[in-house]
Amino acid sequence: MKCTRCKAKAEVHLRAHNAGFCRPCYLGYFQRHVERAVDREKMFSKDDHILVAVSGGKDSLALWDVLVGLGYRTTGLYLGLGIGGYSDRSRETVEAFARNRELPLVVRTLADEGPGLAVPDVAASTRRVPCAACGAMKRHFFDAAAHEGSFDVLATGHNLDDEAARLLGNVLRWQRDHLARQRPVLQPSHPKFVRKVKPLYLLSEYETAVYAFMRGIEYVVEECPNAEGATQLVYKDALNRLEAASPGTKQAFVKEFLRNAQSLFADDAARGVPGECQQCGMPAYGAICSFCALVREVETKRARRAAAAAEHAGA
Ligand code: Q46
Ligand code: ZN
Repeated sequence: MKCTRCKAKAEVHLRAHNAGFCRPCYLGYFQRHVERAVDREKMFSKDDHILVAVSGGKDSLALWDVLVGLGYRTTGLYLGLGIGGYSDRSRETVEAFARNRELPLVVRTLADEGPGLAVPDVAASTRRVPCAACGAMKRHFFDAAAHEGSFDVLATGHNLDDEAARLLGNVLRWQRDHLARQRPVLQPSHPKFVRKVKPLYLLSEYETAVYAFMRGIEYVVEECPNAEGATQLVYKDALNRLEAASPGTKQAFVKEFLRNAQSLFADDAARGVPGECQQCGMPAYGAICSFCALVREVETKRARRAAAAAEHAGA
């Protein structure tokens, strides 16, 4: 196959777009795609300071790389989740990425934020599935870091496959409030929140993997060990089959939802303006935010267990 743009030998074939690209043209295509999404959805401008949440995986590092290449002002944010060797390796990968490119990076670690706050510990003490505990903590620390650092925008590396899987999950259960918030740009509902954006939302996992490979980005290939049982993967698998039978399905599913249906759910997002958490000061709908409620639960259960252990030792 020949490159659709310059007719040189194509290195990558995108079935969904019925196009092929050589390496330089592919990198240009990817960069333009991101730039157009940023402009079209008014995600941010060159004046904004963007906090890029990076996990060490290909999507978030590709996002950081492409934003730097486009001349945006960025800082990386890595949150250490405390998930064994996986977290150690992802932290090293992110730090090496930032160091080699002399990019600013903020690192925070859950275990350093309080006793028992690493994801596996929270999951065990509160009997939640790890991803539920992880999601709540990530949301809190991303919001808090963006606020504390006076950033204008928080960008994440969610790609088309993530968005299509999330959409499928939301549609299968008709979760109106989730559908209401499924957008590439989420405007802040409180002065302590910043705009949240997903510049890769229409680029597939395959496309970001090719970009990361061509740019020589070293990323963590292994998935988080907790992802294995995640329903998201079942949805991704189903969507991959549909995509193989009919290329372009994922793209149409997400794009047409945003174009034709998303606004129908907008009212479901109107939860009013949040107040402030009495504990941490971040926005909250109740007296304390869901993160502080989770921390309280961890503390109570840890204290209860410690008291039981002491009683057992004394008996
Ligand atoms: S990191 Fe966290 Fe994911 Fe691991 S524990 Fe689940 S949510 S799978 S993106
Ligand atoms: Zn709080």
